[in-house]
Amino acid sequence: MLNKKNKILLLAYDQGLEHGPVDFNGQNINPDYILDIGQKANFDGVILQKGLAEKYWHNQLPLIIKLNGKTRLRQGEPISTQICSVQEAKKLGAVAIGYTIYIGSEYEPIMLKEFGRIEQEAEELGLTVIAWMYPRGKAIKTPNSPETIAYAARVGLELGADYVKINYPGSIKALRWTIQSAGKTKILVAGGAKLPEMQFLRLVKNIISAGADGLAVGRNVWQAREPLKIAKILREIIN
Ligand code: FBP
Repeated sequence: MLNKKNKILLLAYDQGLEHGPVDFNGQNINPDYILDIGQKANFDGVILQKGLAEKYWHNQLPLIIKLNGKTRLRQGEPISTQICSVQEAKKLGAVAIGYTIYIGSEYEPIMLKEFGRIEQEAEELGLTVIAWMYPRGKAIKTPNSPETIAYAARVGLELGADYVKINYPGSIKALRWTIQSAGKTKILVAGGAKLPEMQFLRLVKNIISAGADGLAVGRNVWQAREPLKIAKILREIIN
């Protein structure tokens, strides 16, 4: 179980699979560098695919394993299917599992079905369930609009996720509606591509003042020149 205190700060580092090394430089391409940031900055958890967990994670901070994933090399309607089992994640030491659902995609039914089984298995093993709810595919014209993001959050509640991870819907008002739509499912907002530092911190203040339960942030921390400094400010804002 993730420590479900008021607000949580998670460090996302699954971009190597999702985007490839294009996100990295000579320093942050090394998983040890990221885990060191996570540990020193006292993140509430790090999000890894199983390969990195097997080779680099040794209890530096709580582990969240992403159970599905895809590369950006394949074209067409988005689909992300299971790579790691819930049992394997538990054996690796995970306290929580993550799974991406591209709602609106032609392949949505496959991901919904897979998530339904995963959610049940995770609950039986006492693992927290985090659903990355990303509306995508040719049917989705406005993936980050307030209504689309609120719908994504609501789907997470309907499916039984403990947390949903969503992109920022553009305003504090829209995020408040998203939070209401998610009911008892908690809301984590994704960091997104690297922003200028002040702009990112303003965004985080808006996210927290809207009442979100935390952040799952990657590039805006580990691509920063001083990741520990940013992480410290994030913690101050969150608390
Ligand atoms: P970032 O803060 O770096 O955006 O990480 C959050 C995240 O959701 C990752 O977990 C995931 O790999 C990536 O963003 C997904 O990126 P995209 O939106 O390009 O599919």
